[in-house]
Amino acid sequence: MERPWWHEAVVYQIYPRSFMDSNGDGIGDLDGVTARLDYLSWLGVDVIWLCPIFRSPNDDNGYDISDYQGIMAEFGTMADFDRLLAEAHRRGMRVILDLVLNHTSDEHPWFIESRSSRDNPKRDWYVWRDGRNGREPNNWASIFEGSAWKLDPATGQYFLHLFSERQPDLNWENPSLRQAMYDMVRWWLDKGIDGFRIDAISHLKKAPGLPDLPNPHRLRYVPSYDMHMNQPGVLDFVDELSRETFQRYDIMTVGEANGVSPAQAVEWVGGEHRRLSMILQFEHWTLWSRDPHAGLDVVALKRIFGRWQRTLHERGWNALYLENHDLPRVVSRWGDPQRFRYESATALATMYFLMEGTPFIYQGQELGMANTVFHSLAEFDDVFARNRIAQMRAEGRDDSDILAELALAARDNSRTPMPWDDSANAGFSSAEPWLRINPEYRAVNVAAQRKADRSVLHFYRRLIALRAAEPALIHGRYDLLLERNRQIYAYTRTLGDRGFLIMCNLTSREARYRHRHLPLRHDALALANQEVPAHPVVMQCVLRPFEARVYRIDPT
Ligand code: TEU
Ligand code: CA
Repeated sequence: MERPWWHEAVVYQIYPRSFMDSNGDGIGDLDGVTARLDYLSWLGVDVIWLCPIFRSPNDDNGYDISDYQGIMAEFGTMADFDRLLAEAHRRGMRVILDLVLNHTSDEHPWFIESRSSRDNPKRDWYVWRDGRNGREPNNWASIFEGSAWKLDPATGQYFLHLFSERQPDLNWENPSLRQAMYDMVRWWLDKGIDGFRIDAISHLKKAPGLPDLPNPHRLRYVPSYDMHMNQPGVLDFVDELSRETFQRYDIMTVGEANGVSPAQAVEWVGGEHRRLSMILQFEHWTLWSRDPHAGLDVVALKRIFGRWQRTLHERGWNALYLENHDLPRVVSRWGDPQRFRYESATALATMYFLMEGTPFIYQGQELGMANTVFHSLAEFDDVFARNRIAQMRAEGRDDSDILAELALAARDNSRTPMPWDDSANAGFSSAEPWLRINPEYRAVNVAAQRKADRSVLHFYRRLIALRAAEPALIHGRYDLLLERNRQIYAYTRTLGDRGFLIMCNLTSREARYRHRHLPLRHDALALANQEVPAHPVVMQCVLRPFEARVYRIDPT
């Protein structure tokens, strides 16, 4: 298989609203990102993924686009974007944008036209249906709570919205809509951007006829993923999109593809198809979302990642991630921010970062940021959280109960402003920020961690440098060790006569093990998150709570 540049890359995800405010309005912006490029270059990342920066009324913080070719007023201008891109390129970094193809804002001119009359030429660019017996066209639930349909009184029909009611779904069955999208995508690529993360791409196709789902529990609206996620035919859309746009450029594309299995992923990202460079899969985090209180099931995690690693080796490519703007912070989910913040943040980092694939870091993850603190329901900003609150109140749950659940799960947790230093507003802004700063910023911030001898930040920087210097850590084969060990995630990466052994204790208890790579030589230690005693050889190994070590091994 050929080796494109993005195999070697490390991606850093920026949530622009919360990264850096340059003009004192409390909202992060493009000039803020430009001002912090030197930090990213010091850290060693290669690609910056900017969450949506397009014109938007901000119902879902930019994932509701009203003009694909304009910049959100709060973030700056197209000239600011061009400068950001040039400055990133000057530092040898690339920039990918977040492409929202499944829906637009209800303020997009296309939707305004579409809703204006039943025979408007753009009517069919969205999904309109008549109601049924005075109710919604079918029983599908929106991913953001409530019905997936909203009645538009002007024409007496309902439109489909899988996400918020201000994010009407586009009708990908319509060829002129698709062509308009391809024109827009090429327009950005011709500008010189380096690729896209494609939002909710596995939702583009809806089950033909939009049928009702069985409703044994007599729910008002039925969870409807089976009808609009990874439906047969979705790949035809991906294929055409890719041929009409992506494949004509040397870029990186990463599709957010919930529901796609490893076996299916070969068709999405397989080298011979060239449809997408990689996809963001959801399997490992459903481990957490199914039962947030259960703690990390290390054996299940190994099984899931292992399947992705094995299936895509030499056939496709993985995107590796633990955090993003839709998930609570990983040290709060699977680590131990109270007792072992540094250790757990760095052990989790080592575990996923050195697998085969392109690692993604979400802003603040490199500091080991934890979830924030919420005092009242009024503090939640996210449209999804606000809809959940309304829903749970309607179900009669009391506010303290709702608060406890959202404090754990809300997307706002990872959207708090980036803490740059311990000054007022964490060096993010001279004004009060749009979302409350995580109160731990006085201890957890960039400046403090750069100064410290030992910090999560320095560790990420070393991890990035180690991976960049070692082809075996990029292209090598992944093999799992200690498959049934319930504490340790251990694997090797091998390429020809070069090899590495990665071992991470992912629990807050000491862990012991034996395996065939023993004894290990102390001088073969490539990276560790804690001081390792300098015995010349290690026979029987003990890993302290959240200890992580990387050794060079001789695979021959
Ligand atoms: O998220 C989409 C998304 O999370 C779904 O694809 C997924 O299937 C479901 O939520 C799983 O529970 C993206 C963005 O990352 C998110 O921030 C946006 O709110 C959303 O799309 C709508 O654009
Ligand atoms: Ca600003």
